[in-house]
Parts: sequence; C-alpha cells; structure tokens
Amino acid sequence: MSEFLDKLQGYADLIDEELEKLLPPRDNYQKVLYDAMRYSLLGGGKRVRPVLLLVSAELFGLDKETVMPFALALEMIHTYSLIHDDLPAMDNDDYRRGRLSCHRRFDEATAILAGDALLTYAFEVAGEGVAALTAKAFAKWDGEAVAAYQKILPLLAKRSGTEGMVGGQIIDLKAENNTIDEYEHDALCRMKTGCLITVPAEIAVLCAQKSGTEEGRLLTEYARAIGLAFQIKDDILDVEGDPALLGKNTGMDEADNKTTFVTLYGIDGAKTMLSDLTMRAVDNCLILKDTPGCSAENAEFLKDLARFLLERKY
Ligand code: GRG
Repeated sequence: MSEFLDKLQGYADLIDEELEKLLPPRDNYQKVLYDAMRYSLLGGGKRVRPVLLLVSAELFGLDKETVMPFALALEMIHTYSLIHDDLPAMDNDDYRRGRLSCHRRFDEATAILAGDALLTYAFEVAGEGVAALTAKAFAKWDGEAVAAYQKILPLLAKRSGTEGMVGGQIIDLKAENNTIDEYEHDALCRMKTGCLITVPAEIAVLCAQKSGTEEGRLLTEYARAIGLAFQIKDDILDVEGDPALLGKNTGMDEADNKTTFVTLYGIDGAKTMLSDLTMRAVDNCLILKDTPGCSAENAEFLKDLARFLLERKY
C-alpha cells in the first residue's frame, strides 16, 4: 500500500503544480476573486477526480499531458461545487479541507463569484484542451479522433449540470427534512457524487477512442461503482469519522434530517454495500490487468485506488 500511496501523492503533487501554474496570484482590480479561487482550489483536497483521469488515460497508453486540461477542469468544477455546497443557503458549513470554508474566510458574495469563476474557467481550460487535440488530429486527417474529442465538452457539461451534479444537489436539498425513497436516493447519489467520478473515465475513453470496446466499458463501470461507493463512504464518515482527520464537521446529515445510505440501510448495511461495490470495481481492474493493450501497472493502481477509497478516513 505504501508504494500506492507514494504514487498517489506523486499524481496529486503534479495536479497541484499544474493548478498553481493555471491560477497564479494576481494583483489586479479583481484580486480578491483570484485570492478566493486560489484559497479553495489550492487548499488541499485528495484530487481523486483528476488522478482518476490521468491514470485512466495511461491505462490506455495515452500520456498525462493529453488529458491534463480536462483533469484540471474537473478539479475546478469539483472545487466550485464544494464552495457553493458550503454556502449558508446550502449546507452552511464553516470548515472545508481543514480550513475555514470560502464564504467564512472571505464573504458570501465573494464565495459565490469564486465558484462561478472556477466553473467558467474550467470550461475555458477544457475548451482549449479540445482545440489543441483537435488541431493535432486534423493535421493527421484523423476524423474519428476529431469526432471523439468533440464529445468531451458536452459530456463534461452534462455530468456537471442538471442531469448530473447540479441536478443531484437539488434532489439532495429536497431530501432535507423530507423522506425520499431508496430509488430517488440512488438517483441523487449517482448524479450528485457519481457523475463527477465517472466522467474522468468517460473522458479517457473518448480521448483513447475506446468507445464501444470492452475495456472502455469495464473502466466506466469501475468508475460508476467507486462513484457510488464514494458517497456511501461519505455518509458513513459523517457518522463515524473524525472531524480532525476529515477537516470538516461530522453529524451534519443527522442535524439536517437527511436521507442517507446510513438512514436507509443502517451502518452495517451501508458498509456491506460499500464493500460489494468496491469488490465489483476491483474485479473489473483484474480483468483490465489481463487485457491486451491496457497497462497492467495502471490497472493495479486503479484497484488499489478503489481499496484506498473504501478505507479512507478523510
Ligand atoms: C453546489 C452545484 C453544487 C453541488 C454540490 C459535491 C457536492 C455537490 C456537494 C458536496 C457534498 C458532499 C459531501 C458530497 C459527497 C461526496 C463529495 C463530493 C465529497 C467531497 O469530495 P472529496 O472527498 O473532497 O473528493 P476533497 O476535499 O478531497 O477534494
């Protein structure tokens, strides 16, 4: 596991370096906005989504640089969602990633705009990434590659928006002080949390032109499983986690009277679901490891990542 953790740290450090380059400090009229964006984006975080994208791309023999703009865009979209989720109108959280949440460190209006700016910048960076890939593919007269790259932006928007994370968030808000059944709860989690964890795999599949292949399906299914598992673990940590390790308060779901995996299935039921989903994800990695054209080393890393997320304390 320590070899895996070193590698994970290496990927996360690389993401941090690239994010720092993308968003350097500015001393202009809108300085406070840059400060707030940097405060939230560069203030820790596991970098699970961008790491998943880099490793998935490498699984299919692509280099990290090919997908880096999309990895950075994903982390910016994720960070915007955390900033907005912490706002008084939503979860009203004072702490995030072990520090004051953005609206507590700055103010509410600045936090709203920092989230908006990160989301907008994410699509600027991802759009430039698509343009660069498309230009290279045009130079090689590779129309199939161009067609695949052109699907990236609409997909990223869809997974982040009404049919994805934002849609999940509105169902989540509705679930406060209201009981929702297990079907609506399942849809909520797949949208709110799952979509942004599945989309790295989907983007890697598009970039490697693996749509419709068995290895593309196995990777996407793996990401769907860990995406749902991620939310289950989050619900368990809200009950059993250590706020010092988590960097945020626990017991928030109960305080908000929320329907969660724990309220629906009990703590033991939630843990069983978590380990079943992790096993499913691990099984897919074992098949990918033996699939010609896939990097066994990266399939192994994805397997360890699924286990790491199962066991995570933060
Ligand atoms: C406000 C549009 C909008 C959406 C909010 C992401 C989200 C949707 C809400 C966050 C609430 C939450 C705790 C969801 C559970 C899963 C999740 C996204 C946890 C936080 O992600 P991590 O653990 O965070 O990857 P770090 O800090 O490591 O990046």
